Amino acid sequence: MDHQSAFIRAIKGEKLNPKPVWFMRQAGRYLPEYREKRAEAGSFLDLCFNPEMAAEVTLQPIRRFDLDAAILFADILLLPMFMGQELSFEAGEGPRLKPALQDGPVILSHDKLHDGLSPVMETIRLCREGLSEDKALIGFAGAPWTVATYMIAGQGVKDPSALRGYAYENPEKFEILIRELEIATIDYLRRQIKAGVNAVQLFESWASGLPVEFLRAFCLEPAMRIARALKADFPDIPVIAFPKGAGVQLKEYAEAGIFDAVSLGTETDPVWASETLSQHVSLQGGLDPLLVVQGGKPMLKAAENLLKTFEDKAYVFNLGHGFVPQTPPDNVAELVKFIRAF
Ligand code: 1CP
Repeated sequence: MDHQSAFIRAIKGEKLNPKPVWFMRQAGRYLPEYREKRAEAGSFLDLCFNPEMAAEVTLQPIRRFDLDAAILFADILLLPMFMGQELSFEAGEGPRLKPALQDGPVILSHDKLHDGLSPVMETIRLCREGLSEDKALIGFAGAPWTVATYMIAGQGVKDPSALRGYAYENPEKFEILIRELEIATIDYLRRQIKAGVNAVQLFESWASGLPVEFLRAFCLEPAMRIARALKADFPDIPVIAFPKGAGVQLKEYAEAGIFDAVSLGTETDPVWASETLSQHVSLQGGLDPLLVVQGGKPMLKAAENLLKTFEDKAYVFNLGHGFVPQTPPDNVAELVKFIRAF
């Protein structure tokens, strides 16, 4: 199906007004209806692997707000969970992957990936059934480096860029790890597309603080190979890169000639992005999620600034990172209304 929602049209380069809109972490703890479903499921992972419930949680923000796209409810860490590490989310502590690669050898395998991730494909089918034609469904995966940081440390860490030290100490092991993640990610995203997603986003959440050569070799090039492999089979499915914190290296992502869009982090200067990137790719994102906690004038002023900067560009409104749990849903409603009316 050649999906022609406003979101897909803008991601493919159309300069639409009003701008299409969706939000990272639009499904999640800031919504009371999400907290209810999560309690019913028992745990975050039980929610991810229950297709009916995961589809319900995916659609919750679409029912509440006037958004152009839903993002599949799943997590970037489901992949390592089926490659040889045990994944858990302890209350208030974030993810744990055991054993951590930095603590000793782990045998990485692809054998369990297919069956393990099958519930996600069922979630996608249910979501697509529940969405009207004008709403896109976005699939996603973590980019190899970002997923590798969790696999190496066995948890989220304050400064993931410091884990490049592991790569320097274990160059062969590290290259195999990135390569294995790349192969698994291509397979996972291919399956998501076959199951019904209309676009895919690669989350490179920890692109900041890396030397340029490292970023090229282990962030940009794997992302390009993933996008190229997907485009070979599904040329019409857009690929969005989100290398958060990549700084001026965003230009290399934009000029790579394989991504349809680049998503901007909170720290990116929109004027620079508009002048430097927009002739190569569509752009997305940039609003500070903490301004949506605040709401009111500061939030609307920043939103207006983005909408004015990208008025004549192919742009999809979004945040510079995900919503935080303390975001008042009423502020989200006000923001969407403002974007629609602009
Ligand atoms: O209910 C809960 O307490 C769990 C919170 C939660 C949620 C709602 C986690 C745990 N993951 C998710 C869903 C999720 N994760 C989605 C789909 C929902 C949506 O966006 O609406 C997506 C796209 C992700 C992607 C994800 N997971 C990223 C990349 C984006 C980003 O935020 O940078 C990362 C880094 C993760 C890892 C992760 N998952 C969850 C936690 C607490 C973490 C660690 C985050 C960290 O280290 O700071």
